[in-house]
Amino acid sequence: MEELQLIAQARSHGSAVAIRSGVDEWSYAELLDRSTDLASALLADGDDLSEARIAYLVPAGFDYAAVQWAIWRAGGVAVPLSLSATEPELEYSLTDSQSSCVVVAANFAEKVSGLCERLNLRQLVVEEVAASCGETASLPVVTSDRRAMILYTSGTTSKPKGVVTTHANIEAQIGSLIEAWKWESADCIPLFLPLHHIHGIINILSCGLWIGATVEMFSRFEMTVILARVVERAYSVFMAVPTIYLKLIQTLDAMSESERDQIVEAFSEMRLMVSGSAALPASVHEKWFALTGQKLLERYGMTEIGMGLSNPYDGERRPGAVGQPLPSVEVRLKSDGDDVVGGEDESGEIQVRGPGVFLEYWDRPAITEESFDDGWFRTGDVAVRETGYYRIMGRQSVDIIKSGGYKLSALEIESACLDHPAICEAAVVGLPDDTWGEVVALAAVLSDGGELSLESLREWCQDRLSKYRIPSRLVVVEKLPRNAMGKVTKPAVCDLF
Ligand code: MLC
Ligand code: AMP
Repeated sequence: MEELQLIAQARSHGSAVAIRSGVDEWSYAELLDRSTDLASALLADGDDLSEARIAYLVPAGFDYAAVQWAIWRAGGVAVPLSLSATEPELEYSLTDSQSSCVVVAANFAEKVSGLCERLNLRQLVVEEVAASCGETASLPVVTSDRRAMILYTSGTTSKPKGVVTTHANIEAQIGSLIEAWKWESADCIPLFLPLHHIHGIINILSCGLWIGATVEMFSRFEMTVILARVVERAYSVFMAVPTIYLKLIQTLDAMSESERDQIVEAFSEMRLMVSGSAALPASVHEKWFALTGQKLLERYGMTEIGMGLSNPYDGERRPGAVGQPLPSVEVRLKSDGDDVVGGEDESGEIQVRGPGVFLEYWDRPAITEESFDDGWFRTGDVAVRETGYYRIMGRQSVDIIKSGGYKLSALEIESACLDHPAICEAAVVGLPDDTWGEVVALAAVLSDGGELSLESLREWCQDRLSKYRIPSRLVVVEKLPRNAMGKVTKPAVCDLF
């Protein structure tokens, strides 16, 4: 039987430990078995999900991986939902993706049962399938050109867009990183990043499981537990966003020397430590090196392209730079004047081509078309090349904010804030922040007689926006700064803070 390559490989990893979580561990064989049961339950009486969108709300752990594989093996498109999403955010992902079913862990069932009823969606509880010993269905042949996953990304539109990748895209993204970063089956990596974004899903979980390594899963970044495991030499590879390296440095700085020495020595022995999803300040790169002797490998990526640029595994890892194109990735810089630039120190938009680049934005053909320039994906990020190394200069859009590695849309947050009864005009910007990279700040004009404090705004946002999207700074103004065309000038809004 022809199988997806990921599944065929898993068979050869057999009894090796695939997933660890707390004191529990599961082999590749167990992962295959559980995903077969779940795939059979998903298929019910059918023989192929034929790219039906299957959403899932499952915390990090064995079942998360089993559900993802089950959807793929049954021929569906996996739509991972954010565990921290509010009900309106979940409803948007479910309706936009036209999902037909939500697979849910028992302790999250309540969070979606009302929605499933209202939207008339099938709900499948993982634990119930596991306990039911239903019949094993024969699974369909899924060719790699078929759609595999939709990840929601916030950007220059007020609502998040679904980024569709095929199995072939995902295989190319994984293959590129396995080669560049020399993944091996003896590797063990902690996974504490959210599992509705590419960093956690592809770079850590999928690369680890592809090669036969062990992925140790955490529901969040549990600093104390993870540091204890580091000291036990549990991991050979570590991947995180810059905010986490900053938090680690702050924690290590506050420790006694003997406690710190134990931990930094353990970090120094790791095979590879990677930073990405947001700019790693050169000062943090240098501080981490001074502390641990590890040169962080900084790389650049995006939901739509997988990983694009990376400092070398062997060779100079340059602070403040993101290196060179990864295997199978082509990168070019395009100037404002629409020229491909090749000279030293000439800046331009990063454009990417290659087998890892996504297929389309779900149900948005016009936006998909605009996002490509003659077959090259337009990232909206601006870079220069300096002695062979790309360096990110910034973004073309002022409406994109990166906070703690999460990409946020200022427009989406503004639109939510405008529903607040006291707010009649809203401008959201990202303010530079040492720990988070950027923090979300709101400048608001209030309606007559309206009152607003940061505290009351944050409370009001709780049911509407994920925690990391809620503004943490507020300024109330008489009017917003606008240009001659009446458009809000975001740099002037930043100056208000
Ligand atoms: C948490 N908080 C944030 C935040 N995350 N504030 C701003 N921005 C964020 N990203 C707030 C919480 O609301 C809370 O506020 C306080 O900080 C502490 O929360 P916490 O949950 O205890 O923090 P912590 O667990 O330490 O979370 C920090 C973090 C997390 C860095 C682990 O933000 C995270 O997992 N970020 C990674 C996101 C990611 O995977 N991005 C990759 C996208 S893919 P209060 O008021 O309640 O105290 C991509 C492509 C690529 O970018 O290249 O990889
Ligand atoms: P996302 O859309 O969530 O996948 O985030 C992708 C964006 O993160 C990119 O377009 C960049 O703006 C940013 N990004 C990722 N890695 C880096 C990096 N190493 N340096 C600077 N920005 C980065």
